[in-house]
Amino acid sequence: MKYYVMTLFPDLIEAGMNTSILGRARKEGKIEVKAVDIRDYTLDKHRKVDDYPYGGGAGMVVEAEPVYRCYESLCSEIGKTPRVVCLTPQGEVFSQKLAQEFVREEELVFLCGHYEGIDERVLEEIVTDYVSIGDYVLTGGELPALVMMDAISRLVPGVLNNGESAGEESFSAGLLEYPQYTRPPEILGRKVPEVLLSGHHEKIRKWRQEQSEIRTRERRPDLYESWRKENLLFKP
Ligand code: 6GU
Repeated sequence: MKYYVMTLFPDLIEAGMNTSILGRARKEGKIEVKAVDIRDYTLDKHRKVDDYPYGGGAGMVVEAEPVYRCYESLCSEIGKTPRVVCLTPQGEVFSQKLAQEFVREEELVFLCGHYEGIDERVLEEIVTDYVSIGDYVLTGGELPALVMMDAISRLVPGVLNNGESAGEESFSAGLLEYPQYTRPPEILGRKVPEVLLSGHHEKIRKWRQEQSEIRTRERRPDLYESWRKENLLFKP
């Protein structure tokens, strides 16, 4: 997977993508990341990329020209017309399902907005997908782009090194994770559930499944209902 991020804050993208599991995946060449500074594509002698909104109002609007020149440069480098994801609270809400769809692409371009927005005309010209990460307002699209790259990258083969695939945990099965314990067997007056010390693999598997169901019903009744409906189809 190769990511290109069009942004006014390339350092923020670099910092996020050099750390922990994603940093390792990048070193190992399992993912590639190129943060591209939109400001490098302005023709303005003061490197200005924004201007006042037509019609008035607060804040500044990112001009179409530097964004389009940046996009053209990326298209030449990629050698085809890529999917371009604009990060905006006006987009479709990101989900595990969308992550599974995006991981099928060879390249993904993210466009991070800032200020009051980006000139609509360049969006109409280049954007293929509008995505939001949830119903709250952030100062820019960089953190959402990092969130999406994290969720997508862990689905790339070889990025998670432990034997288990990304498929067995929360959401893939439609349920939340069961609780985990490690040594010691008792702490803070609380014991590890007996079954986990029993060595009965089938009993452990059933206990964990029950815990996932209970936890999902209590904490995410919305997810639980979707899971239950899906399961009724398989077990009539
Ligand atoms: Cl993608 N951008 C901004 N600025 N705020 C958001 C968002 C995106 N998703 C949720 N809030």
